[in-house]
Amino acid sequence: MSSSPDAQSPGIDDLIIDVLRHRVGKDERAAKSHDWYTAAVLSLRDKVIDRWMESTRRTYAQGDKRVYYLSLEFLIGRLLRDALNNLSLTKDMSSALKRYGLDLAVLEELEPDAALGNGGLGRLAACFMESLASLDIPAYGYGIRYVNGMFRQRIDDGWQVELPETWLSHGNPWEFDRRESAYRIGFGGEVVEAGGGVMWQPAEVIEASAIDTPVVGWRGKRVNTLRLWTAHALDPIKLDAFNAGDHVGALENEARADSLVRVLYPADSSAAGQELRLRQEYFFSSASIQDIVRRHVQYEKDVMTLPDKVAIQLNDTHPAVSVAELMRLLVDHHGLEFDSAWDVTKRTVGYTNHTLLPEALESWPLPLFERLLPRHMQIIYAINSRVLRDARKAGLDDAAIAAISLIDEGGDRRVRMANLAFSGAHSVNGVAALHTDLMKVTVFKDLHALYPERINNKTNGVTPRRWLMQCNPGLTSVIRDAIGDAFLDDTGKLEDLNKLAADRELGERIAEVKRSNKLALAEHLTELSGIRLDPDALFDVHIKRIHEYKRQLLNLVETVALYDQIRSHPEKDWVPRVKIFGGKAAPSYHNAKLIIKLANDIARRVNLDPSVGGLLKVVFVPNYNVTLAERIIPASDLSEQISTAGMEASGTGNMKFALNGALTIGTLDGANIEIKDRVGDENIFIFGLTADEVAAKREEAYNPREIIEGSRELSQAMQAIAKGVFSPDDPTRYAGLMNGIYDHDWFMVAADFDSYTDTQRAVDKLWIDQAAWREKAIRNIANVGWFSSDRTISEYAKDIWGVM
Ligand code: DL6
Repeated sequence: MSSSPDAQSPGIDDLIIDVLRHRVGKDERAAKSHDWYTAAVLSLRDKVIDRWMESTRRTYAQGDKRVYYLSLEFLIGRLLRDALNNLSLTKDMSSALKRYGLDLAVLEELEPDAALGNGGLGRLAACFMESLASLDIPAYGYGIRYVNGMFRQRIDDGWQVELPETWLSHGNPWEFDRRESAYRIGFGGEVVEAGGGVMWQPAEVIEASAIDTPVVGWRGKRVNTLRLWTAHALDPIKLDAFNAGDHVGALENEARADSLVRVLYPADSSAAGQELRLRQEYFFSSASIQDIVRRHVQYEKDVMTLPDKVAIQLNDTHPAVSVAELMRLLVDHHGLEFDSAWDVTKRTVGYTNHTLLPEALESWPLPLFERLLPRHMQIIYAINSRVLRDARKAGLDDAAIAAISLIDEGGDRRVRMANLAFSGAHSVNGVAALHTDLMKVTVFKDLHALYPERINNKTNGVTPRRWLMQCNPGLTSVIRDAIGDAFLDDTGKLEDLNKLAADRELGERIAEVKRSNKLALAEHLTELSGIRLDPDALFDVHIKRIHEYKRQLLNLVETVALYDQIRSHPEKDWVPRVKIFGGKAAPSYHNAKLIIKLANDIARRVNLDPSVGGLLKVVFVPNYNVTLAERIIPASDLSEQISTAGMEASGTGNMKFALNGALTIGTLDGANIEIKDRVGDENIFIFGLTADEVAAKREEAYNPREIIEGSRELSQAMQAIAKGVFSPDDPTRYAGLMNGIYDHDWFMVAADFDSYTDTQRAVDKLWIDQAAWREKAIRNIANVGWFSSDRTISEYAKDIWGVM
């Protein structure tokens, strides 16, 4: 265990004034809120640094194996509250600030939401970093320090507009610029013979340099490093050109380097966009692998011991080129024979798959890959010949061999990154049980037949620090009163709530917390959108990326059907509902953007219609991000997890809602299945087709038109949308969207509609019995402790990395 690094260090209240004066350069009278925010972060960071150094020293002294998590995305969110909570310094900071008339909650709002990721995959990476530190596992996260990150979403007249996110505009007090940790990253050029072997001579070289952010674990047990790469030109200014008057052209090299780290996921519809994305992937993979190998050789002296001291985890295929890069370093720079290098690589690398969607399985046009990375292309061919030799030896047929090949030979030749990652890893894991099972029979069927020991499951998890303690202090305190503090260190202990599930007083206390969270959210949403919300209504929430398989459209069609029903039968006892939507659509995803517009069009009409008497409100929350999720989830009653079965790999929002006492309405998809198994069938609302049934329907002659015409509610709702009831300014706006459901309904909106509406009415029925609702909410909180990312990381640590 660590000795306390805080023993002789000054308290936050002494530090903060010193920092404000000497590092921010302001005195108390002149300081603006932002100066105080910076001083607060820097003071806290000083506390963190002592523990950071102590953690690093301990790892070196003990010669511990390290985990390296390579991810093109880290959806970090804000860090101030997280670090304060994990170091138990929230009270100290709050009272230190109070002395100067400042409110910690107000300063927290000044912190930008670091959005270096798209959604689930990036947020998972952030939860994993926190859990690695909390479990005292020495680890580095490696990624890119995007200047603009995920776009900021503005809603203009209901349409999504993408704006650059400027999260670094006030600097970033958390980070440390490590210009000394820099590596050269090559592109293009040729492979030449050298010293009996070969060597790559790139045509273009860019420098990657490290920017480090400390990641504090729970109770400050360990501080790990998130190392994000930024890019510089070797020759940032061509002085001759500048002096000759070409002031912009002279800076071209730096602009080229900068473009690598400008945005997350550049649009790849153009060839230039594709090339930039591949450059980004290689840039961060190469810098990370060079850094890992350098550190290992410096301390261990022998590159052959890499698998004993290093575990590299590839977060999806985005870092898959790391397999070829590690091979290149081992063979070309460290002189290993190809086969020993291949053995070292496979024993070092693990790969996590996060999607079965064919469009998300990366492959690169072979000519592009070969032009940018000629040596890697040679290495990939050499790996491929070994893999295909194994396949032939195993007696696999030609079709299987074609599917296993690292090169897709059908049509334009492409390099398959998932096959590269699979071949180069000793472990390939899925992120929920169903997803892992499907991997074995779909995308990786043939690779699984060849290497049957490789695929394993690691069901996702979320950090309970951010997703319970920090976002819902009210609930945390009620739980502490009820069952004590043990759950703070082991969420499995939440199970102790089961024996109190029917306790009236506990139910009421939890309901009071929920109501106050709803009130706070309602006020926030009124500020954002002007819509007034009743905190006693059922808050029904669908927040996540907008994608057809996540079926926001199913929810919207049901909303329209409910609207019709309320108007036709005003005499019925309708449960007041607020339908809350939030999420971003990929800028080039036409239907997803149309779905956002539809949500806004429906909201406008429904919210202004006096005939629904406020029984139904619809809100689309703009610019959904981690910070908003932290506000919305604790204020939710119903969690919409309604993806087409077989399409959502896991989901992690589903876990966060249940942990905060929302009931789930969901399909048997991803981790919903495991949530159901843990909370019990009677405490979750499950509906719709199973993954097998979806697959069977797609095989048979499924006729959605027949289903639509057979369901009055569904056909009326779809007709209303298609004919422009919600878009009188452009009556045909949604005709295409609705026709898609009539014609093929790939996402099974029509097939699942009746089952979904029936289940929504069952939700209404339960809501009326508040005591029963509360008991089920407690059962959810009690039984989802297993979905802590501490549990997930322990499984990775034991089964894949060998570090526990
Ligand atoms: O594993 C994290 C997260 C899952 O919870 C989601 O179900 C899944 O959709 C998401 N996958 C991606 C795929 N991106 N790529 N490639 O974000 O991963």
